[in-house]
This record gives sequence, structure tokens and C-alpha cells, in this order.
Amino acid sequence: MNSLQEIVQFFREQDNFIFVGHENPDPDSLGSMLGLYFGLSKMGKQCRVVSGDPVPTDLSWPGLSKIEYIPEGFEAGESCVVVLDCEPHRTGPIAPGVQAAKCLVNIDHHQRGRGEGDLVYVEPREAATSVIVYRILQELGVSFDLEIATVLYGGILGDTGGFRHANTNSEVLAIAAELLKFGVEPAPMAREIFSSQPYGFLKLLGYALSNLHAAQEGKLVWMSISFEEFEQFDVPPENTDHLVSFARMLDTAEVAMVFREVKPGEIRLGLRANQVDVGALARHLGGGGHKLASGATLVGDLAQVTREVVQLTEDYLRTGELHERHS
Ligand SMILES: [Mn+2]
Repeated sequence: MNSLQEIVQFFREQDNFIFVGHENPDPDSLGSMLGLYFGLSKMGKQCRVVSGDPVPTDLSWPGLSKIEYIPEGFEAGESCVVVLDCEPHRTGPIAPGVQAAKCLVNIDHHQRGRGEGDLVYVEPREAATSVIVYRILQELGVSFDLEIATVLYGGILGDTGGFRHANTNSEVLAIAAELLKFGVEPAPMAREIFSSQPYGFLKLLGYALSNLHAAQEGKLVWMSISFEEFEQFDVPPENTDHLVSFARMLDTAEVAMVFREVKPGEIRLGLRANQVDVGALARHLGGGGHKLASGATLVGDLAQVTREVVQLTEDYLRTGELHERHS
């Protein structure tokens, strides 16, 4: 792994960048891409932002319209590709073009992120990749403005769950406080990310909560939503990873799981915990993520996959060990 100084030096020396984030871009992915885009553009560098998945339409951040949506055939050409908030192979449809880039840099904060590229900076102690970008722009001497402050604040807000997750600390709050000085309005930003939901989603949520399941005196809580149910409520399944935050509200919950059948037979599992290492559980299932927030994609019948993973997790909670899945 490289030092932050080496990453800063790279940005000083190069002039032509393409910033990319992960598939299904979230606030931290968007904030870190756009933060570098705005900051380095101010230094007179050539910058592009590219996503292989559609950009969210429910945020009013500056710069979202600059993100080029390239679902196929992405090629980096002579530009340096900077992958933010994930490993290069997690960039979705643009991953082949990203991995083939002549110059590849990887900046991330995911636990167990191995990183990949000519320069790699992965720091799991940072609450958000947007925090790392904040430090880089500071080192580069970029003068911050409302645009930069908005996207970085949004990224930090997203990854700390509105300053409620375990990654919230005095340093993160000090950076957030610094960013607010540029005129960021915290209330509308928080509402956009966490509290602004379409009618269909709230109806689906009510339905999903009425089918909430719990085991082991409520230590384990889960819900499953089938592809037909998403269609019935007219809710796009890919925009619902936050359903898990409602399951974890159960007062006794140690592990919360949501199984979403996003395509017939393709199930996205979202995992949240207060203390238990659900990152290990996700990796056991072929996925990844953080210790307290992780996920995996599973293939099969929704009811059967749910049963198997619930069984596995019950054993894990009881023994601390991960066994092979069995039906
Ligand atoms: Mn992140």
C-alpha cells in the first residue's frame, strides 16, 4: 500500500483523470468521485466522472449531471482511472475497461479491501472515502467551496448513517463541522438521503414489516421480499438496500438481515449488526463489506435461501463459527 503523501504527489503530477465509484453508487461513492472532480478541476486538470450504473435521481447535489453513464464499452484511453470506495472489479459494467486502464489508482476504506492498481490507498479506519478525499484536497491546497463541501459532507453523512454508526468519531464530526462553514445545509441533505421515500416504498415497507421474523429471543431479525412483491408495489428492488435499517430497529436485534429478490432467482442479502462480525458472515457467503454492515448476492429460491442463511446465522450467533450452508 502507498502513503497518502504518494497519492497526493500522484494528483500533483498527473493532469488527466477519470473518477469511478462502485456499482449502484451510494452517497460516499458519489461524494468521493465528485469531490475529486471539483477539486482537481479547480487546479486546471482534465477530469471526467464515469459510472456503469445509473446515477441516483433522488439527490439534488451539484455535479451529478457531470457523471457520464456508460453502461457498455468503457475505455480509459490515456487517462488515469481513479477507483473510489471499492476495488476495481466492483465497478459494475465498466469494470473490464477500468481494470485494463494503463494507469490505475485505488482509494478505499473497506475492511479487507485488498486494493488493486499502480497506486493503492485503503484505510479501513476512515469512516468514509469522502474523508480520505477531504484529506487529499487539503494536502493539495485546494480552496474549498460550497460544491466541494456539499458532496464531501453528503458522502460522510451517508456512510455514518447520519452520524449514528460506530464509525462516527470526533475527527469525523470536526471535518463535517468544517464543511458546514462553506454553506452546506444539513437538514435538506439528511432528509434527501434518509427520510424522503416514495409512496410505493412506504407501502412496501409496511407490508415487509408486517412479515418481520425474529429468532433467538429477537437477537436475529429478518425480512424477505420476493420479486413479485416488488412488482406489486411498483418499487424498483435495486433502490431498497435501506430496508435493512428498518429491520435493525428491533430493540433486541444483534443481527438484522434483509433478503431481496432483485431479479427472479437473484437474492441480495443485506446484513447489519451492532457488535457481531457480519463482514465475516458475508464473506462466507461470497460477499463482503464492513464488520457491522455487509452484504452478499445469492442465487436460488427465496424461501430456501432465507431458510439456509437464517440457520447458518443462528448457528453463528450460538457458536461463533461459520458452517457450510445446508437445507
Ligand atoms: Mn464508503
